[in-house]
Amino acid sequence: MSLLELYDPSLMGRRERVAIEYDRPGGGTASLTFGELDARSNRLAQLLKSRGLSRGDRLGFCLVNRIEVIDLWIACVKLGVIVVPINALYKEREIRHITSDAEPLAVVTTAAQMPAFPTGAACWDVDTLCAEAAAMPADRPSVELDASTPAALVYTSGTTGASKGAVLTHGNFAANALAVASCWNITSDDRYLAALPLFHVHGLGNGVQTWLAVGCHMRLVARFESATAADLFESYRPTLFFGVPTMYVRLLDVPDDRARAIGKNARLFVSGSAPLPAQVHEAFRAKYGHMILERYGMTETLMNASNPYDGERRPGTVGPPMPHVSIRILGEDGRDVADDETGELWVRGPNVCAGYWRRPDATAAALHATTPAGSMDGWFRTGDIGKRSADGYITLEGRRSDLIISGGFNIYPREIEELLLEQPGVREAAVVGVPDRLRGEVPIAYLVAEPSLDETALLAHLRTQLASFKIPRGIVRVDSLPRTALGKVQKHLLPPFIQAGAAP
Ligand code: MLC
Ligand code: AMP
Repeated sequence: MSLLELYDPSLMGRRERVAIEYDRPGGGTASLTFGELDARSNRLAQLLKSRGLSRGDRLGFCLVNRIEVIDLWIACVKLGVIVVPINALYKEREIRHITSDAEPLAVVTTAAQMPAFPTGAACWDVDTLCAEAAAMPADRPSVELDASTPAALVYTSGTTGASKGAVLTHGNFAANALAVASCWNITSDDRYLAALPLFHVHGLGNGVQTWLAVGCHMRLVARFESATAADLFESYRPTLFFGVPTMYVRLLDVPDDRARAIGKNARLFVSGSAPLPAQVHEAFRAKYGHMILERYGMTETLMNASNPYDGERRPGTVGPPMPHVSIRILGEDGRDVADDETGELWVRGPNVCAGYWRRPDATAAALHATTPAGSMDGWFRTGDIGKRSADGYITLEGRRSDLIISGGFNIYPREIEELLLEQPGVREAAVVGVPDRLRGEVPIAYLVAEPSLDETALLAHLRTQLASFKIPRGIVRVDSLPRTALGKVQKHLLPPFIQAGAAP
């Protein structure tokens, strides 16, 4: 099934129905019907075609949530163009890595964001593009699409190494959306509050695809802001909200009476992308009267597992596998572990990506591995460590890589370490995640450095090179880094990080 076949019952079948409400640039909100969305994306597709884009070409976007991201997504789906989402917080160095690898014909962004782009990168201003599109004919382009057509290249690190583009197909997104809708009883009567960024698969893959599949109402906001979140819930009265744990921690600050009223209007709160602490589960239930439904996804596989809609939502677990998804948990010897024993999770199903963009080596390692116990061809190696209970609930216990997840955003320590090592005065560097009440984890840098190193200047420089969530929240000077005989840093042996002012 192509994504267009998935969307058409909404785009064509519910043409008069209001599909989306979004913020107008000058203030206030505007809305569009499914028929209007269909026509706008046809016009934009005609313009993209006239600018030389065709099936298999890449087009990037580097934007915070706004209606034009939706237009672009649907237009690219219609053309078979592969969308490359780029985190809007990224700086030049981070963007360069993606644009040089994905080689998009252009990246759609704002005039304000353009200085962050590497020289020579083709940038299209979103406002100019969409103003031009309005004058194009609204005929739908005719392009052959099917489940195997790539829809997006989403950058992520996988279990090791630098960020790679996961090739997600129309079939991956469609299968995932249908599974999400059926698991969580999502229907055209729902009102979905979309505050997750559309440049990641949690917001783009689960939120947008499921909305278009079922044809419900969506309120799109630029981003989740804790100061205005309660007002937004009260004015929009969503039935459905998807968030990362940091958003739920922020929502605990809402006064009890307001929280209770918000909870009364809602049907389902979903959390994922990072572990939801049990105390947040409990505090949210007490305040909002809802048991948050925790689920487990990843860029390469969209959704893997979910606690049930009906039935026990067990804190600390991510529930059983999604429909049509199989999960195996293998021990060090490559054999399936018994119930309640820990191993690495491998996933198979229509949700699993086609591989990594132009990386046959990484694709082979992740999707066509052979373990000591035999071939795992077609099974995706997640790098996540966990166990399964006798009644089928999966608990995640950690990761094979030293990936840090902060506020739901991924941080690869190696990227920060490499940048630190380029700085004069830094001799050795190791970056680790430390627990943080609000963001789950935050990065800390351990440095072997010249005594004269100016840490304030160093951090100021990092801020020009890296997205804000990657900036180390602390620097610890050490005389040497603990290393194995082979020279690998043993991060677990680093001295504990003690926050300035905190009791040791
Ligand atoms: C935060 N910022 C954003 C932003 N979120 N900017 C643009 N868009 C967003 N969505 C910036 C702020 O401007 C600020 O920058 C800094 O980040 C911290 O902001 P804050 O106001 O203090 O935010 P906070 O209350 O901490 O909340 C942050 C957050 C954000 C929860 C809203 O972390 C977020 O959107 N997380 C979602 C990440 C996500 O979608 N992950 C899914 C990955 S897919 P500055 O410069 O002022 O510091 C995946 C697979 C799966 O993992 O399916 O599970
Ligand atoms: P990403 O590469 O951004 O897609 O991040 C995917 C990773 O996020 C997974 O491999 C998990 O390690 C983590 N993750 C996603 N959902 C959860 C969850 N509910 N609990 C714990 N970790 C999660």
